[in-house]
Amino acid sequence: MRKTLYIQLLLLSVVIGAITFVISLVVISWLPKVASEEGERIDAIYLFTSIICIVIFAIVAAVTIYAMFKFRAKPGELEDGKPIHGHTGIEIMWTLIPTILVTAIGIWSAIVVVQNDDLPDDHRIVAVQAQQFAWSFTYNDERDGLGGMQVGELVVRVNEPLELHMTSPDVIHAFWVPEWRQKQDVVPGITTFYRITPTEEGVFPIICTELCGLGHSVMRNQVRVLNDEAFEAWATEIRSAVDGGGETLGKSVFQNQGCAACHALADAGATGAIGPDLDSVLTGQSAEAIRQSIVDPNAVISEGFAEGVMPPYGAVPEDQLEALVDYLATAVGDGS
Ligand code: HEC
Ligand SMILES: [Cu+2]
Repeated sequence: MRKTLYIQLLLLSVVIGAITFVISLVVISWLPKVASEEGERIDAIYLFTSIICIVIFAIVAAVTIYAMFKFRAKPGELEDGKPIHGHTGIEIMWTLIPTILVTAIGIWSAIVVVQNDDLPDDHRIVAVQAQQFAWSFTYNDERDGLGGMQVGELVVRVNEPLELHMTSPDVIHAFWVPEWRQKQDVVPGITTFYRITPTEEGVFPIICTELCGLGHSVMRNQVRVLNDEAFEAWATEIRSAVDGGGETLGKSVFQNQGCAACHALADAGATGAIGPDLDSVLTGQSAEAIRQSIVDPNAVISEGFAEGVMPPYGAVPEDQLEALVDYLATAVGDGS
């Protein structure tokens, strides 16, 4: 009698466990494909924890379902159930097993946190500024001749360890690339660090995951992870645009600063629709007015658009800002 009970419970647990496993870990992929070394370690813990949860769920669900049918009151049965009291053996078991499992998850997580924080000495450093509501990136070491270059899109080499030094001049933001798994707050007044070794080439979204104001939902950017050859080609292009000055520089600043995410501008192939269409609104505007719109966007708000959505671009280096203003004044406006 006891033995058949155990066998029935075991079979029921296995069936429920298998169904839950297939639905939660095979059919639905909750997370995008992992693309960093650190993310792979995080995913391993995630899988381990999920399996523990599925096993416990299967046992609890099996006992519940079994009891619902086996111990149901028969029609016409009115007396109280048999009085029973605790079972010391079971109580010890359900205290001990979870303690061991939770401790195991804790120890493994601590090891991964230490491993993920431990970046090789030979890594690239990029300064990240998060600002309502845009990201900008400054290459902070001399690698690939990029020292001091500020761009509006993060471009990195695959398999090269990377450390982001992140600051915010206004409120708390948070840097998150889902495919990299790691997430880190960006807090005004201090520098926070984000360490990552990308393992997959591709374009991945950068998302602000801290509600930071009106434009929070558009505070997105992207990281391009390139192989060595493509990265060097990109670095050469950035360097020569800066060295070349003039219109090429202006256009490249427009593209690098992420203006295209919000504005349409035919000459730059931009189709953003969150801010005004620059082809139509800039005609006839002076360079002075355009400069003010970029550095202090809230001074004058374009009709039909909200205040506080466009971030102020006061930190763009002067030569790049000047080239950008010239470019917008001549490529679109009448330049007067
Ligand atoms: C997050 C979205 C966003 C980004 C990024 C952004 N803008 Fe804007 N921009 C707006 C919005 C919204 C307005 C209208 C509200 C205002 O005037 O501030 C605007 C207004 C402007 C105007 C004034 C247009 C007019 O009606 O005269 C100019 C010029 C401009 N942006 C240029 C730029 C440039 C150049 C960049 C990149 C350096 C940029 N913007 C980046 C959203 C954005
Ligand atoms: Cu933000």
